Amino acid sequence: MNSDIQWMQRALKLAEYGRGSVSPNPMVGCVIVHQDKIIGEGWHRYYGGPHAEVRAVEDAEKRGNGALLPESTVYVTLEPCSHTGKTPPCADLLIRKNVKRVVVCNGDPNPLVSGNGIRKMQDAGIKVDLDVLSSQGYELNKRFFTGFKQNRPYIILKWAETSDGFLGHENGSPVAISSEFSNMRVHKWRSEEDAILVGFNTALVDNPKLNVRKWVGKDPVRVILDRNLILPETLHVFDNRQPTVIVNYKQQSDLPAEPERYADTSSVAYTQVNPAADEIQQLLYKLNQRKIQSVFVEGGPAVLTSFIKTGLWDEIRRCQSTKILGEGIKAPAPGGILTGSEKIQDDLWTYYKNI
Ligand code: AOF
Ligand code: ZN
Repeated sequence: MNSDIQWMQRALKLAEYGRGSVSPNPMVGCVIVHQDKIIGEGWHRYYGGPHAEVRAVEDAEKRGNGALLPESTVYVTLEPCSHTGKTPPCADLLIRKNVKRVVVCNGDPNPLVSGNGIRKMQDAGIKVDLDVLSSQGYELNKRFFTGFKQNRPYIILKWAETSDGFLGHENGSPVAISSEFSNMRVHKWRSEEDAILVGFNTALVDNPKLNVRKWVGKDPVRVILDRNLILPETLHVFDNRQPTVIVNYKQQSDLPAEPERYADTSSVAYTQVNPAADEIQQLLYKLNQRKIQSVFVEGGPAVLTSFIKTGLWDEIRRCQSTKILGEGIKAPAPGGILTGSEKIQDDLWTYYKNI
């Protein structure tokens, strides 16, 4: 039905408002419709808070529309949950409110739900329709789906290179490649991901802060590769201003399992991997267990190349500036398929997807 698409578009729009505050939960929106009018709507606003369906039902009741619920259709972007997590099951709520029909965009891959929410509602006599605008829903929650389907975070590789294909000088002396607007955009992107990762050389030579300061948003967890624990503690990444994990061969203290407690991590945490070819895979599995849903990888070249080689990546965002260096560290070759490009000041950004 065309109107199903229209209402689901509205629900997806609402879900989007949760970006940046619901991870590791999915972004979810919900619209309740009675005779072609919205009588209540809501979205999941923050991790641990009420789910979208709860907000939408509350909204309908607050507007005095509670009595219309049994004659209404609920549009929700994710299968209503059937489990008690931080909040009670949404499927039970919709059954209790006796709604007429529920239209769902995506099934919930969480094994605690995965079809049970749908079944529960159908068993209670609610008509349920699935997969309305499912590819938009998948794109919206790609980080959440990747975590459950591939047991790893969603990986975005980013780098800036000169027009002759260099990342910087061999001797590490600083060189500004991308424009100030590009840099602001990169900080916005940092704020959208759970973690940011750099290799040993980048941490040592560039001494980056890896925070969000050219945009407004939350700082990601810093993930630093320091296999033999030899990075000096005078580096910015050890400043205890942001949750930080050092990936190494020797020591384990790890982040807490619940993301809301990362901020309490008063000192740097250590994640151990075994020296083996699948180091990246081991690390990604561990981050996934720590509920880190996405990682923004900012270099350097060896780290970027090893992600590209293992195939364990989802997106590349490459900036090419007009600067010419003549010599230096060669930029990696992007893989996957080109999905788009745009100009920011003098920089050309090209985007790739691994499919
Ligand atoms: C819904 N509606 O708006 C969301 C759902 O710990 P909890 O109680 O917040 O549960 C988190 C899980 O619930 C999450 O992993 C996902 O499976 C589902 N999210 N479900 O019915 C919502 N955000
Ligand atoms: Zn729920």
